[in-house]
Formats: sequence, C-alpha cells, structure tokens
Amino acid sequence: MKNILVTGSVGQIGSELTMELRKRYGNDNVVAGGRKTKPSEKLLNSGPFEVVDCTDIDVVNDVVRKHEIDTILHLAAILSAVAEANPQLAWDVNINGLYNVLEVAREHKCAVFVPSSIGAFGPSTPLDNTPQDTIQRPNTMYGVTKVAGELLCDYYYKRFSVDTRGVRYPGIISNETLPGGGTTDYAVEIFYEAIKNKKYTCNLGAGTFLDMMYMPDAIKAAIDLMEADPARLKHRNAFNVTAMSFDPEIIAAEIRKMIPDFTMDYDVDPVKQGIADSWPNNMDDSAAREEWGWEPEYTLPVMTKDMIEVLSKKLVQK
Ligand code: AKB
Repeated sequence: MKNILVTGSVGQIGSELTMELRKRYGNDNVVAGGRKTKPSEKLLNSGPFEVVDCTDIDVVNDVVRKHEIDTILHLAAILSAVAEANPQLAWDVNINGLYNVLEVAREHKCAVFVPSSIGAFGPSTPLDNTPQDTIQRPNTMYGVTKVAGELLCDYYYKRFSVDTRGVRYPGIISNETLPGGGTTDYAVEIFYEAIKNKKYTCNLGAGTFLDMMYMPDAIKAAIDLMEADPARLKHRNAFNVTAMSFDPEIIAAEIRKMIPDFTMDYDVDPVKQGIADSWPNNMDDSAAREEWGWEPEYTLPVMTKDMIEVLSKKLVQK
C-alpha cells in the first residue's frame, strides 16, 4: 500500500482508519474521500481530501488517476437500519458504488478492501459459532447487498485478478465518530447516555446477543488483512472476525462496574429487533486466525473501561 484512497472516510470506521493509515503510510499518501457529511478539521488538515461519490464512476476514476492510487479501502456504505428504510438508496450505494470501485480498480490495477458484515447472514444461518462458510440467505436489503458484494469481490479476484480482500465486521464500538444508522448502534449510544445521563433506553431487547468489536481492533483487522501474505489467503473476501459477543444486559452490567447508578430500560424497535434476530449470536473466526493471524486485543471489560475513560474526558470538554 503506497497511495491509498479511503471512501467513506467521514464515517464511523473511515474517520479513524484514515488517520491510522496516514500515521503508518504518510499523510500525503492517504486520500480521504467523502460525500455529504462535513469532514472533521483533523481529517481535512492532516492530508488530501476529495469529494468522492462512489455512485459516479467518473469521479472515482478521476481521483484514482490524479493521486496514482494503488489501494482503495472502500468504506462508503449504507448501514442496515437506514437500508431497510431506503432499500433503493442502499442498492445504489452498496452495489452500484462497489461495482464502480471494482471497475476502476480493474483498470488501474488497485488492491481493494471491502468490508462485509454480520448482516451477510440470515435467519437460516446457524446463529451460534457461525461458520466461515455456511448458509447466507439474509432477509434485509443490507444483507442482500453484503452477500452480493462478497460474491462480486470474489468474482473480480478470480476473473480479473483484482486483489480484493475483506472481513465481515460485527458491530463496531468507537468514541470518535458516531455510527450512522446501523442495528448495533445501541452498543455505542449506551456509553454516551451512561456518561451524560446515567440512564439509557435500549432499542434491542434483553437476550439479543451480537458480535462486537472495539475500533482499534477493527482498524487492525483491515490493515493486517491488506498486509497479509496473499499466498496464505484461501478465503480473501469476507473473513468472519469478532472480538466479543454480548446482549444489552451484559454490557449494562459491565458499565455498572464503573458507573454504579447507571440504569437501563427497553423500548424495542421492531425493525432493528427483526434484523438483529436474523444475525449471528457469535461467529467462528478461526479462518481469519489461521490464514492471516487475526487476533483481537480488546475484551468487553478492557473496551468498556477505555470507552468510559475516553468519553468522560471528551464529553466534559464539550
Ligand atoms: C449495522 O448494524 O448495520 C452495522 C453492521 C453490523 O454491519 N454496524
């Protein structure tokens, strides 16, 4: 990776991944691509920024040519809850946008990282210890676009030798940029509300187990996979990766260890609950461990402590 483009660099993962890539590969060598949302000062001032709407292939092509990009980390996507509210938009961004990026990558011989998600699974998938290779019949537009995206990336690798790689991210917990319209967002919101108001109303019910990961591990997964020896990769796209699995009760109890008077009640969102119920409770990520040495650093207690410490300082400063 020498000259890198990150699409969706203003989003939850993109904003932190771009900064880490700039630290490792040089500020000027990492182009932050973003669409509507205003980029942070940090992102704007630390390196090149380009307005990139991935649904416009000419724009993607121009930016890749202008900056002599050899690697694209394609983070621009519509998340699960927004995708259910606007399936046409989700198809356009998640499928047509990905197709454009892959076509440009084919022409310019770029490597491409594309995140898939636990959303690529569905109700007929084995939901416990979900295997790497298993039934994928999602019943959400987000899931449909994620499975199609995994297959498209495999196709571009086999047919055109585009170096495509990807992971199936679980819910990502972070303290820098808020997630934008996912089903797992509660696991971030709970920290903000616990610190600000000592109470939280959860939109997923007790007993809803989902895989989760702290942002530093999510960044590590992307970079480690892109740096991995290609000869060892049997799966390439869509590696299961996870760091922890919990339900709302378990994370609330963990937060209570540091904020003892924190309380939580429930107002379940039926759409989000339906989506969450169709996703794995916990995935088997042994293929990622074997093929490129994946190993998360953050457990639930370590992540919770760090989230509360970082956010407490950040929210006081505001
Ligand atoms: C979402 O909830 O939509 C995302 C995801 C798990 O892909 N966070």
